[in-house]
Amino acid sequence: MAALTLYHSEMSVCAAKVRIVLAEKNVDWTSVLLNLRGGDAQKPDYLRLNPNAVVPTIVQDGRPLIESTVICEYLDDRWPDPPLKPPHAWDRARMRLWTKQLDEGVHAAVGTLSFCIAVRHELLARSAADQARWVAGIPQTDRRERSKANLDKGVHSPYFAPAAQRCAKLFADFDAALAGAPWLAGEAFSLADVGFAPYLIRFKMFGLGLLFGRYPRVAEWAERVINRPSVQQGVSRWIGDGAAALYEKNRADGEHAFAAILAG
Ligand SMILES: N[C@@H](CCC(=O)N[C@@H](CS)C(=O)NCC(=O)O)C(=O)O
Repeated sequence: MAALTLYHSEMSVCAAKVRIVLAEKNVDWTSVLLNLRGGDAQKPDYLRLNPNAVVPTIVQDGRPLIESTVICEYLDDRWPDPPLKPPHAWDRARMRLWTKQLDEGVHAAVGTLSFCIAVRHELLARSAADQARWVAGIPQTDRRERSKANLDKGVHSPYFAPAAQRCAKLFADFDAALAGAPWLAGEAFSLADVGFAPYLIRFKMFGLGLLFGRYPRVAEWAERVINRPSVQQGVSRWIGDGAAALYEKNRADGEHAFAAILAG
């Protein structure tokens, strides 16, 4: 058994970031897959590892570590080769401004979009009691309220339009950064690009093609990121047929809702 265990789920963008780093570094790991819609992350044994009831968590030498951005930096410090932090302090600071954005709003915005467009349909197919249990099991009040509104109202949730606008701003920020360098934090692929890689794939799955069309430089960078072997290994190969079909089935709704919101 590998010394490092990763608790994750196939479609978790946060867990996918960790899988990309592990692939970049060729580190062996043991997989423990959780069924998030089935409430696995809310079970007492898992809450002892991750009190936030989310994936990913890594366990190494019996010690759990949570928060994907922190885990990715830890893995890069622990296995420095190949490095995923830029060599210059200034670029490392730029890298952290990108990963900070993910943690302070972009992840929640993309979670709202994914959930409203596609994921909610998985829960809606379950009984009302299962749905209520899942919502009640979310430990953070703000996340619980957001999830309930998103489950009930989908693309008409009050959280949907601000989330779509946040992503539109993100694309403009990507475009500005990529005007001066090939990667988000400078000359080399870094944890900033790793951080956004699973989201780029998700944007395509739920119908943000409009924004890729608006920013060709971002589209070109996204292709380079998505085609990287570690991203294929850490993200694309975990997307099961069921999830792909769920997003495919609902993508037109996403495209339609985005177009309406981004048109103003
Ligand atoms: N800030 C956390 C966020 C983790 C997070 O939100 N994970 C999502 C999947 S990407 C999750 O586990 N959600 C629980 C659920 O959907 O029940 C991190 O970066 O690790």
